[in-house]
Amino acid sequence: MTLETDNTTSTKVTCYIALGSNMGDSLAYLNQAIQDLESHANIHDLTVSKFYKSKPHGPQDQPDYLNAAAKLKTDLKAEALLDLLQKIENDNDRVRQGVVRWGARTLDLDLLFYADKTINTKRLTVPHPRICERAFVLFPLRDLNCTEQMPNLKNNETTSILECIKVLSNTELHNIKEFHHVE
Ligand code: A4P
Ligand code: MG
Repeated sequence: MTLETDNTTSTKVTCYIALGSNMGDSLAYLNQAIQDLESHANIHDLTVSKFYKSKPHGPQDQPDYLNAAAKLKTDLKAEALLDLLQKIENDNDRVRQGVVRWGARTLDLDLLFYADKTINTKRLTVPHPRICERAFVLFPLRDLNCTEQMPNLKNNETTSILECIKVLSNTELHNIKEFHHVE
């Protein structure tokens, strides 16, 4: 007898995804990822933040990033949602092998929150550990009125999004600009 793997749960959960790109036509890659998520049978009620431009965290010899976040509901289990995010990255020209950590990429989709669950497996750390120090994640989450508690790596506690934004450095605050795309 073969057992089928069940990738879904009986109830839908609310999740937040970070979207980033700094290679090729970043605006087109983010819009394509949004469309790919929106059209998927297991993704519902998708809303997207404003778009933001910022200098890279990590190696500086790469183009500026375009970032956004999305709120959605899904009945996919967390690892199945990660599989979907990675498939969408791959479909959008993401090359993973042999590249520099935090180097340039056409599309990066990170799972920030999966309901209010804490997940620590080989493949997944949720909530995403570096949210609280990144304006390019915090600003889009604020657009989406996210009320989840953010992990704070500095003191190992959790805190609200507004508290995280309040303690961002001036450099981090000056590094980020809202992006207005001309149709
Ligand atoms: N993984 C574990 N937890 C998660 C999660 N919550 N969401 C694992 C997604 N993936 C998660 O990811 C490497 C592995 O992390 C995956 O195989 C998955 O099992 P990856 O996408 O291949 O590589 P990555 O994104 O480079 O890794 P990492 O360390 O998560 O990078 P970050 O933290 O996403 O940083 N600067 C600006 N301005 N804007 C950016 O968007 N992004 C990065 C990437 C660096 N600097 C940036 C930006
Ligand atoms: Mg990633």
